[in-house]
Amino acid sequence: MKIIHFSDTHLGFNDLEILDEDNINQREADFYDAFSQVVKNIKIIKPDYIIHTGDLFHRSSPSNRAITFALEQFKIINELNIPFIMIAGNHSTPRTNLSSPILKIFENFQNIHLSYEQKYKKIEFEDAVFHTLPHMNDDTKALSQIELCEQNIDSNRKNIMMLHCSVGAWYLMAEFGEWVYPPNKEDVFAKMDYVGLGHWHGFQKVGKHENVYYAGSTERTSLNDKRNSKGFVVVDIDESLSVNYHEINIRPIKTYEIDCEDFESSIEALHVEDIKEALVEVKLTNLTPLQSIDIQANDIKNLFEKALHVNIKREFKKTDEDANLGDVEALSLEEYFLEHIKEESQEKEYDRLKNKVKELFANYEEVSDDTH
Ligand SMILES: [Mn+2]
Repeated sequence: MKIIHFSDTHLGFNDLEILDEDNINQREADFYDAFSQVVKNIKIIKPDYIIHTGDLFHRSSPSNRAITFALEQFKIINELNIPFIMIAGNHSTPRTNLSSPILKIFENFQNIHLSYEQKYKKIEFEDAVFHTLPHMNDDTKALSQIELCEQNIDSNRKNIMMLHCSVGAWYLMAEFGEWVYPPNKEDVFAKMDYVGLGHWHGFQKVGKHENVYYAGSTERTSLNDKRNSKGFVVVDIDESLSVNYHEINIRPIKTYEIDCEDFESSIEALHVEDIKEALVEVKLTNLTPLQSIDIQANDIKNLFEKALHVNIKREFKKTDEDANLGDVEALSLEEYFLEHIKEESQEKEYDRLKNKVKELFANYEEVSDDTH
């Protein structure tokens, strides 16, 4: 039995305010392209089943374009006559019971089987049982749902469990609304032929479990996700289990470092290659606050002309004076900066620099850490 497992496609995600030739946000188009690549591979590989473990859309109320794209792709998948089982993730589950789950729009496709009702659902076929546990806003009922799943294991057929949650990293509960799988229920996994997970965006086997895998996302929802490899998983369940990761082509991300202690020669030493249409991140290290005013973002960006986007991170030099600034972590970078200039310069000079700093920070976008 062959299963294609993919996940976290986040359709409708957009970023960077760059438009493509069709006037669609370029990063949004990248996510559609990644999804299409998986569908093309499904057509070639022709698995027995297809599973998607959540976060089909980036939002629980996606844009018209994201919905239209998904419906077009689902029509293609539906016509393949391969059962496609999909669960809801946290991004596609409404936070209140007042709004209707978006996945309902696929209910009329004959070969598409959905689980979005925030409870255990068994989806059965002649040779396989899919035990689905979609995202649940109320995780107090998760335990009873896992027990229900356990009771429904059918030893005459293949058993595949599908979840959208954190497994094995119970201490990393960073994201609001995320569901963490109870560690004392991990023994259920061994009774399954395969456990397909969604939520974490990197392909990985989970801990000591031989049959538990995150498929990973098909694109990056944050520039903090530096992975250059995204894809899907082909699972073969026969006498033994074999799990193979297939890479798709995504826009590359490249990182560079410029040491401002030795600015000129550090720039000369840069090896800028293969950056056409890439996402580039440049870290300026050992900066002094005054130097940071003089080094303009545009001058750095011009070094990477062919890139789609250049993201500049500024890392300040550590000095003994830092101790005088009090509780640095409580301050924003802008406050820290102004504080430093105040101490270092005359009043008139401070007023001049203050305005300049405010102007610079107004253009400076801090990227939030959103990797799920
Ligand atoms: Mn996700």
